Amino acid sequence: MTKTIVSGITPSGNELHIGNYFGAVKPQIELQNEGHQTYYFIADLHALTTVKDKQTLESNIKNVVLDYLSLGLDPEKTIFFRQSDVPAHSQLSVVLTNFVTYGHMKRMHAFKDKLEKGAGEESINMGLFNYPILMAADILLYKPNGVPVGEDQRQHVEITRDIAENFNHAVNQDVFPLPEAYINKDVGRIIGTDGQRKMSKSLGNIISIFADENIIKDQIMGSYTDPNRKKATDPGTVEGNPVFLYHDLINQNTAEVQDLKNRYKEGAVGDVEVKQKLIAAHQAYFSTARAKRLELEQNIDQVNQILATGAAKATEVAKETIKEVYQAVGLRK
Ligand code: AQP
Repeated sequence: MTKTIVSGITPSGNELHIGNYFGAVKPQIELQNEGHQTYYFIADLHALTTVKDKQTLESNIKNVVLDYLSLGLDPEKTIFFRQSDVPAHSQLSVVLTNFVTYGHMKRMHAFKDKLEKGAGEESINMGLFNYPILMAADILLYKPNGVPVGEDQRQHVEITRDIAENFNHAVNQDVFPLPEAYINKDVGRIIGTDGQRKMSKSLGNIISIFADENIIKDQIMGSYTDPNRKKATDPGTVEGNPVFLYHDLINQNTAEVQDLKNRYKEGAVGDVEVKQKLIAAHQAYFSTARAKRLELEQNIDQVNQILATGAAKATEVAKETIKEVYQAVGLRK
């Protein structure tokens, strides 16, 4: 059965990292290539919660668009657009605000995390607080079956379902089907190079995809491994060791990975060799995408055209949903 799939990426940073890629972008591209109706967008309005500088935002958007296209997003198959080009996202968000309570919103983790990290309520902007409502609008506009995301977004898809149910119940009409979160249990939460927390732009514990090769080398060489291993001859732990998790994702030479794991457990290989092989594997894995990106950078007009076409297609669908919603609540006949 052909499904409708929606997902987005916030251009809150200048680039995608391998956590974004394996947790979200790769599964999204696979769904696209399986022939489902896919809508993927750059969530530029969401980025305003943290990015307040015009040049930074413009550069972030451009980079994330190029990253996405280079990693296999096919505009012939996917409706690819910028959120702010489709005003229906904002329109639906305003309506949905009335179908979720303040109490429920206060339990959302993006907001709670900020509070726990010491931010006072006075410093949290309402864009961040309302983020899950705009995200519910982003999703529900296209009435999808599924939303492929990383584990950190599970709660946002759950609140989207709750809002949809509240809305349907209030208008006594099944306007919104309830979307499912598509989260892969193996790659839904890629660990960062600190070996502790989720890989995140804002935590600086990432492995880049398109950065300068020297930066990527430094990121990999600086990655946490087995802290109990003092010398290369000490037997090491492979399970949960980030460097081996990355090898499993990136290194296409499975025999080499198995050999490294065996030798690591026996204390017969140093961390440096394991990391150097990971650098080589990274170069091989992303070389096509990196070449594609260089080509796209020379064709920015074509990229802008892709986004304009995507926005026009998304608008057609989104407008219909707004019409239905306005009618259901009594704003239009
Ligand atoms: N470490 C991760 N493992 C698996 N999936 C991940 N995603 C993010 N980090 C990981 C998924 O990538 C998609 C796009 O994420 P986003 O940039 O819109 O938001 P994010 O989750 O906030 O990404 P970051 O890097 O953690 O950004 P900051 O530091 O700005 O908060 C989403 O589907 C996400 O689940």
